[in-house]
Amino acid sequence: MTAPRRYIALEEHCMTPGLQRVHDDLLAEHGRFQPAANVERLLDVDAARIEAMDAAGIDVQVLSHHSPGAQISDPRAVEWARTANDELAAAIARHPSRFAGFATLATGDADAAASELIRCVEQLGFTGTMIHGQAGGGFLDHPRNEPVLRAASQLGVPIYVHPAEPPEAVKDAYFRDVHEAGPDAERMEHMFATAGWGWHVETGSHALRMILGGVFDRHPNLQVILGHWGELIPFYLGRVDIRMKRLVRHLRKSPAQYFAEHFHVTPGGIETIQPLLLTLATVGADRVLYSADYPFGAAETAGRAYIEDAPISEADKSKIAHLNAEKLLRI
Ligand code: GRE
Ligand code: ZN
Repeated sequence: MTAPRRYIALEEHCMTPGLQRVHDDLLAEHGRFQPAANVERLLDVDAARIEAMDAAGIDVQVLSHHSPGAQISDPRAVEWARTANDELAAAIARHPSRFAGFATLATGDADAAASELIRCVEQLGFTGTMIHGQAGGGFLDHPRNEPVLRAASQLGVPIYVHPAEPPEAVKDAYFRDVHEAGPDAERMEHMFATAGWGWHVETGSHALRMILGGVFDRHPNLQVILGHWGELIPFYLGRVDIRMKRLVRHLRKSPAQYFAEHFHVTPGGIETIQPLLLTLATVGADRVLYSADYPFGAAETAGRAYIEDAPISEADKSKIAHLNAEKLLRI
């Protein structure tokens, strides 16, 4: 029997106790619901998580804080980010062969966020950062976020662009009143606005804003990772390109070219074959990487089977499982 393929998973969430308390307060303020089992699994970065990884056949989790991480509009967020990243570094130090890390950044202060990213990569050995939705009041194409983009680009580490809770005005305009009042109505609204659909539209728009806003002309070295099979973009890339190509004369390349040269895509726990095949055909096997979206993805043991069973070459499976991650993250 051949040895099992090594798997490195890139969208694997955790939470440090200090940030969890802040998130709890935020959730309580907005009357939102977070299942206790997820909180427990997010907080664990030791035995239970490693047991789940073993059961799922995952060798390495690149840990990231659960949305919104330290992206909280509070002057203390800069300090919260430092503490959270130090705690993450301690977990990685306890299990260096099983964990790597993406930094959480207090993007409300972009200069502090850039310095923290440099500290995390140079001193703590982190492999990049995960940004959740709007950073400091704008998406990453906003001029105020230049310091963060510059730091990532100069360090040669990727930015994982992940969804976050949409603004209330967006929820009001797009996601209210989908079914009659009742015990599930509020949770339905929330799910429709977030992981059930809205998140992915928002994050796809975030990535397109980066392309259309010229981020990659300013930072030709910058690489971005998208979860959830590219947040709808692989499906619509032809449409985006044809409709917007003639309006991007301020850019050096077409939207599809930027997507092909600056983006990497992971499943984000969506275990279906059609988007895998579409994504492979769109960005190529060198830009598809594995992720399980722990602890929100599908049940433990399903984790890697759909990749192993997919109608794609063994060479491509190895690129997705670990080779591309080793190269991009230098781990
Ligand atoms: C995610 O991080 O992608 C996620 C959540 C919560 C529910 C579903 C989901 O944070 O995909
Ligand atoms: Zn996620």
